Amino acid sequence: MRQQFVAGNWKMNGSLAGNAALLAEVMAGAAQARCEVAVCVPFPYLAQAQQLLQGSKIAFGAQDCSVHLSGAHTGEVAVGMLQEFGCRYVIVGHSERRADHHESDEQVAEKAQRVIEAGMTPIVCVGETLEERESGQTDAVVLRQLRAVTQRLGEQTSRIVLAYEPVWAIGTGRTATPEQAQAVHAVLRDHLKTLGEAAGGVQILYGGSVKPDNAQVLFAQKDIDGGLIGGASLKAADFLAIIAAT
Ligand code: G2H
Repeated sequence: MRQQFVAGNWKMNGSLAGNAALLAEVMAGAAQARCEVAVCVPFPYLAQAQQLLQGSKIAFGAQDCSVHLSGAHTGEVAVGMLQEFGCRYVIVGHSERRADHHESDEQVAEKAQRVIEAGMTPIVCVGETLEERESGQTDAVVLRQLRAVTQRLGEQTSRIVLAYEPVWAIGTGRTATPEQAQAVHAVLRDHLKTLGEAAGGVQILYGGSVKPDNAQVLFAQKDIDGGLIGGASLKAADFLAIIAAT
């Protein structure tokens, strides 16, 4: 039985005071959560998350990393630095990074490998655009994105968390129906199963406008093991309601 997992992706939001209030509420409300819970915060707030979440059941992580381990790469952040701050998770390949920073499938795969090598868990995001969905390419696109990762990682694939995030559902208020999401999760699961039992048991999260009122039905789907939550993770009451929906 796969453990359910709800991860917040704060994206480029937060402030020292606001984060402290949000984390205090989430810690109190999620103390008895059935599922795993994590928040992925902007780099400058990692030290704050490390300090405030110490001893709680809420894990934390980052939203990206460099493919490089160190050196002359201005503005980049290395996995060793994230590991030093106590990160358990690093999101890689979020569609906002693929689109805004032209990250390729290969770069995303390399980042996933760096994260694993540093002893952390990559949350690997895949997902199709509206144009790709409407032209019937959804499965081909998500499988291409996933295969780049599984080919690089081989047996280590069992150490990832996968997130299916249809680009057209991100921050738009438009959510994939549970049936649409489950259909893609099943395709992803089938590919993972070809790599063995351990890889077949990887958690697959759904992301894209998950809200308290749609979380339960999404999480009830056979191959949906929780969610990657953007906007709704910034409000404690909404995030806690989503956690309670697992
Ligand atoms: C998708 C998701 C979190 P939102 O990007 O990664 O964001 O829930 O705001 O659509």
